[in-house]
Amino acid sequence: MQEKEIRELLEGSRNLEKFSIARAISLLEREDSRSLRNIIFPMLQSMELSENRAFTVGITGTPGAGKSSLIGELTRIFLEKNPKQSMAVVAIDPSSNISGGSILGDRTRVVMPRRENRIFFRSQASQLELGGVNPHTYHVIRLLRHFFDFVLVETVGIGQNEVEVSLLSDYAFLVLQPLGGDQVQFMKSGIMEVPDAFIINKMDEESLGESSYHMLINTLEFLRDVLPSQKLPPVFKTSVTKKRGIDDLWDFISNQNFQKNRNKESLYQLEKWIRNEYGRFGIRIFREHDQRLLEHFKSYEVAEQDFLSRLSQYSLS
Ligand SMILES: Nc1nc2c(ncn2[C@@H]2O[C@H](COP(=O)(O)OP(=O)(O)O)[C@@H](O)[C@H]2O)c(=O)[nH]1
Ligand SMILES: [Mg+2]
Repeated sequence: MQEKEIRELLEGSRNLEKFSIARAISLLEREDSRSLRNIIFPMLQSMELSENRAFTVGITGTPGAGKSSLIGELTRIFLEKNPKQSMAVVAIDPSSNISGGSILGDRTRVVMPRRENRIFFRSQASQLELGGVNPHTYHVIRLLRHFFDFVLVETVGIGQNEVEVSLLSDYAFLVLQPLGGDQVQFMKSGIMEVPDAFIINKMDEESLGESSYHMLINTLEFLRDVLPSQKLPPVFKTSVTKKRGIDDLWDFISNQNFQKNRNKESLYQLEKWIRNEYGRFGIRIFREHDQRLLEHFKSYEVAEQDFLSRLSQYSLS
């Protein structure tokens, strides 16, 4: 593929043309995507597009908690309230592991206005890990951040995947349903400090919802001392069916304006890729220099190249 064509795709993506964005994404999903990535990301920079444009929101929780339904409602409110802004939604679904297909369930539920360029919806099959973020997905999210004001990432939280999504987002929500086993599970698992905020959805089941809410608040109170900021995270109560609480949730999201350290995020994703590809040997080589990489971080691609050339020196000697 020629640089000229890639530039055209990126120009089209900048204008939020869905076809161009989809094509650009597919370049990042190819097996041989590295060489393309080495063209795409520097080119974005030269076009003065920055990854720091988007506020990235992670939405995680067990299957059935209502994440996709909530996102559908949030996008509707967003289109109404933020006429000058744009949003991309990336849904990562593990069901693809079973069906080999993609995330049809979500796609049919989250019905996007087709002609509306301010919204872009993408589902990513997660190939390697259940609900986890695979390397391609990471680069897709990076790409989308250059074009959109908001990037919402839906992942299925089972066990440790909450950690994953919170590393990838500027702000991470955990969605719970009233007294679902997930809440108990979550309280036991000791990763309570991970999400930045909670959403208890299906509050139309009122009494269950309220007891669930109080249980959560009590647990958080109890854990306050170990929470990083010693401040209780916000807890939102929503019902998609009754359309309650979601306006407030959107107002909260759209008023946040900060970014987590993306260099750390990049190095984390790079390390994960190295572990998958080269195992402990690769990690050892990577770690010899990881402090230097963080201090002199330029981009994922530069750090990756740095690692690969050190790796080839080892293989030769
Ligand atoms: N009663 C009720 N059902 C809901 C609510 N939100 C979602 N659901 C239903 O819960 C099921 C799972 O929703 P979905 O959005 O696919 O959950 P996800 O797996 O977390 O993405 C669907 O049948 C939804 O219609 C809600 O606020 N109240
Ligand atoms: Mg879903």
